[in-house]
Amino acid sequence: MNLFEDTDRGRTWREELGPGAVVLRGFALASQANILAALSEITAKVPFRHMVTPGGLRMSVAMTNCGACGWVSDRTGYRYDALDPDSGRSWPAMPELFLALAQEAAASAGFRNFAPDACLINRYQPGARLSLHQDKDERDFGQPIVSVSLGIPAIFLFGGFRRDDQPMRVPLEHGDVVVWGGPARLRYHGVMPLKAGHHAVLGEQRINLTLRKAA
Ligand code: MD3
Ligand code: FE
Repeated sequence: MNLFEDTDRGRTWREELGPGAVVLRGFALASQANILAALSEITAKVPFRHMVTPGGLRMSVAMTNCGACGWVSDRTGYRYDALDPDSGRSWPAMPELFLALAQEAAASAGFRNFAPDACLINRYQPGARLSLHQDKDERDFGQPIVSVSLGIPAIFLFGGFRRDDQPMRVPLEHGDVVVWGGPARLRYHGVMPLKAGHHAVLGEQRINLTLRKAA
């Protein structure tokens, strides 16, 4: 079911993927110019890098972070860290705009007290993928995760509670925002290998922001 709304963000609509998972189509479009400007400032300070998994594999998705803590992976494991291991310095502050957008999206999906302190920024170039996983490095699974998709479209895989549950394929496009919380918070999910494409502003890439409360 699609529920159209004319909001102060323009024409957006919501699609319920299941209990606790809502796609807000076009929700980030109204602020895209400001989001992209903030992103360029961040990635100038903390460039995208390909992290290594505990198993020693280089991730195809390149990542960086902003906020009080950032998600990192290396041979010792996954964790949230207040410092960028590449520089030894703090991550850039979370822009007010990211916080406001995430809280507005969360509230419109029914999560009233979302207080993200971490924003993981993922960059997909053609062929990059994210295999099925759960996000469970955060302390409080009562807090949702908000994701913002930018650039060329991707097929998101929305699975169940076991890795081998058949996932639903959900196309995510530039400007789409998704809120995942409550009963959806620990569902397996991933992203299919990115198909080549071109986006007028972002070129040959997809950027995904995930706002989380880590600590
Ligand atoms: C469903 N990123 O960074 S965001 C990740 O498009 C990640 O880059 C994907 O999965 C991306 O961990 C998907 C959507 C997302 C985030 C968290 C979830 C979906 C989720 C938590 C539970 C269920
Ligand atoms: Fe994830």
